[in-house]
Order: sequence, then structure tokens, then C-alpha cells
Amino acid sequence: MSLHLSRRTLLIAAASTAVLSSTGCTAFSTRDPLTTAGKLSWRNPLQIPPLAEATVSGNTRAFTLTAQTGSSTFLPGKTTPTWGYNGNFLGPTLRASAGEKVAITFTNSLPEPTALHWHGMQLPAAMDGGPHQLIDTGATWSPTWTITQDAATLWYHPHPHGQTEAHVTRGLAGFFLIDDDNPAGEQLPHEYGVDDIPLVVQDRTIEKDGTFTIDKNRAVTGLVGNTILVNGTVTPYLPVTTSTVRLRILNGSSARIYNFGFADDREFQQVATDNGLLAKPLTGTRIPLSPGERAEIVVAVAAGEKAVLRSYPQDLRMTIAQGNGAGGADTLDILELRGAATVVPSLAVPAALAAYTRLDREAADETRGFELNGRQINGKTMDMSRIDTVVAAGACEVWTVKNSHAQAHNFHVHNARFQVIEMDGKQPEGYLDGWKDTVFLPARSTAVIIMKMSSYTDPNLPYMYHCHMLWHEDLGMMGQFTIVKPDEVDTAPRTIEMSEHEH
Ligand SMILES: [Cu+2]
Repeated sequence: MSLHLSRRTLLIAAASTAVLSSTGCTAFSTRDPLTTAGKLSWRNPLQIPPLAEATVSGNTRAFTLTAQTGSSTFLPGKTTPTWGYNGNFLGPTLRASAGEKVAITFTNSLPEPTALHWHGMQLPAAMDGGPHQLIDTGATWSPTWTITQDAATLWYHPHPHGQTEAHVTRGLAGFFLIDDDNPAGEQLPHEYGVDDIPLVVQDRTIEKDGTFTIDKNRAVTGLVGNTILVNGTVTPYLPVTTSTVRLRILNGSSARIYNFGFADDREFQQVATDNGLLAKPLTGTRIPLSPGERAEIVVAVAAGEKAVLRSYPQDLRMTIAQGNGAGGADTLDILELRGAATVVPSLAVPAALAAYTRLDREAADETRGFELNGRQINGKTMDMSRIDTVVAAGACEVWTVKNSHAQAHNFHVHNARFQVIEMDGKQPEGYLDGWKDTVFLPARSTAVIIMKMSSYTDPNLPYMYHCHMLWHEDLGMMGQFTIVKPDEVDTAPRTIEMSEHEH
């Protein structure tokens, strides 16, 4: 059989039907649950994104990125038109250390404008690469900033308003790893591509002619595909030559929510979340990740052993039809880890990973509420000329993010790392511990997050907060906030003058 999914699986996928939503006005795609558990032939060695070449001059590390068109082969005999950074699909892994200055030279060689956002990075608004930093075809953008944060697995991706889903789906995404001098980093598996493995997990639907499905057959959450790509590899296997391996998992999908574990339910240790190492490792068997979220896990693989990373069903708290359409009932094999005949012993995961101070809710300077409903936040659709929220630099803020909708969403805040202090009125699950920048909100759920706003001020240029399900984001489920000097909060602008171009 030449295809990686079984014939039965494909028939199930092909049986997708469009049905009416509860409001009766919008069609969405639903289908029976998909399972590939135990059905895949692991044919392809996992591709590891190359480390981007850097030019180092003094304390500055310079990278060059070009967004370009290309083509890729995911299924035998089929050519898929794709986009990539410095290549055909995805982009190289950027890597820099805390305290270094980075200088990026980004050229847009795509046939349309794009923007390049540094997800999870703390940096001035002008460097953030949001919708206001749109880069025209043929133009070059050169953001520069100093890395002021701890070791973390961040990523970069397009952020042009209304086009993010399409640009990411075509292939634009890459890792940005930050290192620091925390000795735990050296005790954890840290040899890139050997025992320290970046995994960007994405789903696609590949049409008969090889093209990605981009603008049709969406679930209520957005595009949900039946083919899993890991670093752009279908049915990937990873030879493991060490007794433990560190997986830096990024949900780089448009809408799919994964519930990662292993096929044999083996335990692993979670060592990091979105924005850095946890205080101490957390032993578990599942880690759910919604679009944009990351987790780093360390898992043991014995000599000669095979272990399959799998995504399990989970309750998205949606109707059965909508939940199935969103993939909530799917069981998907992701990656096979293949222990070599002999493996080199790894160091034990340190009992203490990183200094971590819980922010004090009682000491918050400001509290705000954000209600997610439909495709809006606080009853408003994204307007690039409107500043929704003005915050004081350095303030400690508590944001209550309430998903009042009968559908799942999530919430990402730019230029911030936050702690989730409450989930549905309760202490959050252990995997929500640590510094996050994106939090999942199943239907009708509420998260309370706390963060210290950064010290970069710009009264005229906003950062974004938004649902990271890319179709929702494109439809305007996004708001804008500026960070200003504390004594300018009341007088700072609430509107942005837009040039003709930006409209
Ligand atoms: Cu959403």
C-alpha cells in the first residue's frame, strides 16, 4: 500500500459531511472519529530542522531569513506546493542565548505581504512582527532586540491579519530556541537533533492533486487534517541512541488540539512548558497542547525498543458533532522512537530545574476580563485602528479569560509570560504550571492568568492577544494592547492612524 493511512481510514475521512450548526446559519465539517493507532508504517526518518547559520559580531547574533515559495513531497507521487523560510517547507531553528542581541534580516519573496512574529518572545512592539509590521513582497524587514528571558522553546510564524491560517498552512513556521546559563540545561538532554529533538506537530488534508486543503471543509475550530506531519515528515521514525530523549513538542497546527502520550502509556517527565523550564519535573502520561502551545518532555527508550508517541481523544466540551469535527475523538499515532541496539546512558533529570516564583494575586495592580464568544473578544471583532487595552509598564495584572462559547478556543498574549492561577475556579492541573504564553479554553471554561507586563513602552504600536486557532484569529478573534509609562495610561491613544496600505 503506497499511502500511509489505511484504506479504511481514508474511507472514513472521505465520508466527511457538512452539517448545519446549532444556529443553522453556518455549515461546518464533521466526521466520525479517526484512528491511526497501530495502523501506520513508519517509513520516513524524522527530518530535523537545520540550525540557522548565524553571524556573530561582538554580542550580536545575526540571522537571515527569506520567506519563499517551493514544493514538497509528503505522499508518494504527489507534489505539494508549499512555502518555507530559507527552504521549501518550515524554517531553520534559530538559537540564541539570554543576554545576546539578535539581528534578523527578513526578506519576503512570497507573492503577497506577510508578517513574521516571534511567538513567546519578550521584545519591543515594533519588533514583535504582528499585523502592523506587514512586509510587502520583495521588501526586507530588519528587527533587532536583546534576549532578556530564560531558556525556552519559542517559535516564529506569520501574523498578517486575515491570512495567518493560510500562510502557516502552506508551511511557514520555525523554532526559536533560547539558551541560558542555568546548569539544568546541561543536565537535560541537550545535543540538538541527537537527544534534544524539536517536534513541530501539524495536521494537513492533502487533496488528490497533492495540494493542501486551505480554504474549505473547516471544522468549527478551523482546518483539521487527517495527515500528521512532524517537522514536515509523514509517518516519521526517530532513531534513539541515548537512554532518554528530550522532545520539544510544538503544536504548530491551525486548529487541532492534541492530547499527547505514548501508545503503551509509559510515563515521561515534563520539564518545560511554553515559556521555559518548570521548577521541577512533572511525571505523567498525558500532555494536552492546543495550537501554539509547547511542552518539553524527557522519555526513556530502552535499547532495541520501539515507543510510539500518540495523541489520544479528549473532551473539548463541545457537541459530539462539533467535537468530532474538531478531532477531539481522534486517536493519532505521531512518531515512532526506535531505540538503537545499544544506547548511551543519559544523566538523570535534575530534581530542580529552574527558579520559579509564583506571582501573588493579592498584589496585582490591575484586573481585567476578556470574554471569548463566537469569533469575538469582549463583543468586538479585531480592528487594527482600535487599541482595546492600555496597560502600565511593569504592572502585575490578573486577567480572567472566560470562554462563554459552546466551542473551544485558546488565548495567547504577545510579549508576555503568564502563570495560570485558576481553571474553572479550581487549582489548575499540573501541566498548566510554569510560564505559559498560550492557554487552552475548552467550551464554557474560564482561566485566570497573572503576569508582570514588560517594560517596553510604545503608546502607538500595540501587541496582540488572540485566539491561536488560526481561522478564528483571521476572523478577528483578536484584540490590541499597548504598554505605556504608568503615568500615561489615561492619556495614551486609543486609536491608531492607519495608512491606506494597512487598510
Ligand atoms: Cu478560537
